Order: sequence, then structure tokens, then C-alpha cells
Amino acid sequence: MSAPTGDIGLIGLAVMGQNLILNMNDKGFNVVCYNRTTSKVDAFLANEAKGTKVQGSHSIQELCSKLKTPRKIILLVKAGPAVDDFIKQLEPYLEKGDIVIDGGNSHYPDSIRRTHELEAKGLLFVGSGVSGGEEGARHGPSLMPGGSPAAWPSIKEIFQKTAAQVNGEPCCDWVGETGAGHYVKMVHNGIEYGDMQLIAEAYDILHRGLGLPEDEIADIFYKWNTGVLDSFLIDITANILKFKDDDGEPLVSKILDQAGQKGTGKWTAINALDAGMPVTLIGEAVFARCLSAIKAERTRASKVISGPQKEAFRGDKQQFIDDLEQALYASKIISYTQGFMLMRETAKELKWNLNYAGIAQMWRGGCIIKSVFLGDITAAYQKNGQLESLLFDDFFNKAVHKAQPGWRRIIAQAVLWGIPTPAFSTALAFFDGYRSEIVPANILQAQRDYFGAHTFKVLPGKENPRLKAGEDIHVNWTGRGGNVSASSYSA
Ligand code: NBP
Repeated sequence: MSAPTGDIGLIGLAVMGQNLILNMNDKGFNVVCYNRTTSKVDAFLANEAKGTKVQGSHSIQELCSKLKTPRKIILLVKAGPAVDDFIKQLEPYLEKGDIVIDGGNSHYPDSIRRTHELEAKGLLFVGSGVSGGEEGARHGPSLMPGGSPAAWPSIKEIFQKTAAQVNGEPCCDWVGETGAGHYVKMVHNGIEYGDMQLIAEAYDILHRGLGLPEDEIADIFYKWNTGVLDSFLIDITANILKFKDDDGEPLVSKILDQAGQKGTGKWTAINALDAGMPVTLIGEAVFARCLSAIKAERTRASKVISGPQKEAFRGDKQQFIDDLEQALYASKIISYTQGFMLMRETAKELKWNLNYAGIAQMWRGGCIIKSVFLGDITAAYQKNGQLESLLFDDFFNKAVHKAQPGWRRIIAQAVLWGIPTPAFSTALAFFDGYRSEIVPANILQAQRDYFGAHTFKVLPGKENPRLKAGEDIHVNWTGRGGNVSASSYSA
């Protein structure tokens, strides 16, 4: 039998797998493919992969026998049990040091588990976020690999050459240990929800507020796309707004206003709640989709609940549009600030060494949230890898201060119009809370102690013999309760 020539194997010949194989082939790698329904292997070789170096296989054993060691096998199959099934099927044909890579949208706790399970058997595991859809997979995705660190030197060249490139830099680097790759991909998707919601709110303000038609809004977005908001999502939204149905009407005006979701935004919001981190913008973006989904109930409500009388806009229209650009920019800065806060907290808890500049660079190109803005975030973390908050970076600190007046004017006007801006507003509320040394949690603590004897601590500088520094204090607020503090019944 001739020596194996395959550089990498790939299982799963659906849209992502096929395109990633052709991309890796273009970059000079010899790929061996396999699929559960093996007729798809033959169809792929006879059509899309015709004339390439791609090799097929009709069994897991054949796939493994065609790969050079250490074997590297990417799974691009439906996330969930299918990944575990394939790992189980692969194990008998793998040797110490071989690498199983899951490129699907797996939830990061599964990747943590799989890393430990495979490492216990002498194998290596990589859970890699892959973003950019079909187009990205074919021409250069954003790749976010994490898992067994020992796997990285063996897959680095293939991954970095296959990924998107921005200014000569690959949008792929090692993310961190165990489930870090899929974790970062999950946060990426949450941020994507936030970016999309912010753009939808800007559209609503321009359309229902200023009364502008789709064509004009598209032109505003195209202009924004040459400035600080330059990004894939602004660009495609402008294209969407220009797109006409056969009768000449903008197609977007005929699309049912009920958003779907696959769950990765929800995972991020749940993770933020579990971690106790105020990632409010992604949360609002998920809830905005939930509100959109109850269309029938909203329709009934629209008949019986009225808002303010709509008044025509009398201000300076161009100034308003410039303010809106700044409001969108500032809200986006808050969203990414929150996303990076969440990653920092999780990294601390799970003892991951996350490379924040690398993460921003991985998102800089190839994926749905790619933008010029991510280049500025990369620079901020390159200057200071341990930056506590993006808002402490000089560039973003100045940017958010510059945007602040317009940001407030936009939200105030939207409130007067009765146009909901959950993402814009929560960003500003977070900003105002974050920059407040004193927040009204003193009232909450007093209420908790009043009704549940949950105790409170004294504010530094206000100590006295009854209120001692550092102590858990309970006060008998009514003169009726006892002096015993509570350790259960939490609120
Ligand atoms: P799908 O998610 O549609 O999965 C299709 C592949 O999974 C086929 O190879 C299919 O084999 C295999 N499969 C299924 Br379905 N159930 C299986 C089972 N029980 N056992 C073994 N194999 C099974 O493909 P995709 O859209 O290319 O996505 C692949 C992965 O990449 C997914 O995890 C997805 O979430 C992720 N992803 C997708 C995108 C995107 O834009 N589509 C972007 C980023 C990441 P068969 O041919 O025999 O049915």
C-alpha cells in the first residue's frame, strides 16, 4: 500500500464542508473527505471537486488510512450527538497525538468535555469556531481554534492559510484551552445579534421617525460605510434596502417582521447571566427578536394601545443623521465593551489565557461582524493585553465622549416619537451606570435588609459605632422584627 498523502481529513459534505475543502485545496493542501451518506462523496468528486487534488473515502477506516500522521480530521457535521458519534467511530483508527477538530457550531461545554475525554485517551481535540457562512468557508473564514494546545503547531499552517487575510494578517490564531474556541465563537454570534439589532433600530428611526424611503436610507448607510461604521453588516443592509421586488417596491418592505433565531445569542445572554456580567445589549437584542416573534399579539395591541401623537421633525435633518451615526457607533462600542468583559470574566473562571488582540483580529475579516472598528479594538488590546475595559482605552474613551451628545439626542427623540430603541437605550443606560461611582443599590440593600434581614455593609467614610467597616449589618427597621440576620430566602 502506498504511503498516505492526505494533509487533512474532513467529514461532512454539506455546504460548509464542501466549501472549506475547496478552499484548503486552493491553498495547496491535500484533503481527504468522507460523509455519512457516502454517495455524496462520489457526487462531490464528480462535480464541485472535479479536477482538484481532493481524495474521497467510503469508510472511516479508509479516511484514516489516507492521512499523514499526526492525523488531523475536521468534523463539519450537525452539532450535537453526530459529533460524539463520529469521534467514537474514529477512535479505533487513531493513534497517540492524532487530532480531532470540531468545526461545527458546538456549545462550548461540549468542547470542554470532548477535550478532556480525548486527552485522557492520548488524542488531541480542537473545537474551532468557523464564521463567514458559505462564502467565508470558500474564500477565507474567520477561524477560532481552541482545545488541546499541543495540537496548534500541527494545524497552524493549514488554519492560518485557509482563513481570511486582512492587511497580510490571518483572521485565525490560537484562542485558548479546552472550549475557548467555541466559547469565543458563541460571543461573536451574540455580538452579531447586537450589531444587527442596532442597525435595525437606526433603520426604524430613519424610516418611521424621519419618514425616509428605503432608497434614501440605503444611501445614508453607504455613506456611513466609508467612516467609523465601515462593516460587512452596514454594507449588506444598504444592498438589502436597494433591492427591489419585480413591481419596483423595496423587497424589504414586504418581509414579515418576525425574526428567527438559532440560539447562539441566547447562549451568550444566558452565559452573561450565569457569570453575573451586565451584557445588556446582547440580551436586549435577543429579547427584541422574541418581541418580534409575537406578531399576532402585537397586532392586537396596536389596535388598543396608542403612543404619542407623531409630530413632524422640525430640526436639522443632516445633523440628526450625523447624530444617529454617532449613536450607532457609541452603542457598538458599548456592545463590544460588554462582550470583552464577559470573555474576561469567563477566562478568569475557567483559567483560560485568552488572547484578546488575537480575538479582535480573528473577527476583523472573514466573518459576519467584520469591520474596520475591530482593527481599532485589536490595536487597543495590542497596546494593553490586560485592558480592563475598552472604555479605558484612549481611542475609545475619546470616541465615546465625542459621540455622547448626539447619542443622547437620538434616544430622547426616539422616546418622544414612541419608537423603541432597546439596544441604543440599554447601551446608554449601561454607559451612565458604568461611569457612576454611586448607583442606587443602597436602596436595594436597605429593602433586602428591611424585608428579609439580608444585611448590608456601610459606605466607606460613613462608619460609626453602629455601622462598622466591613461588617454585615442588620438593622431593626420597624422596631417589630428581631435582630437575627438571614442566611436563606434570598432576593
Ligand atoms: P449541516 O449542519 O446541515 O449538517 C450536514 C452534515 O451533517 C451532513 O454531512 C450530514 O450527513 C451530517 N449529519 C447530520 Br445532518 N446528522 C448526522 C448524524 N446523526 N450522524 C452523522 N452525520 C450527520 O451542515 P452545514 O450547514 O454545512 O454546517 C456544518 C456545521 O457547521 C454545523 O455544525 C453548523 O452549525 C456549522 N456552521 C454552519 C454555517 C453555515 O453558514 N451553514 C456557518 C458556520 C458554522 P448526511 O449527508 O449523511 O445527512
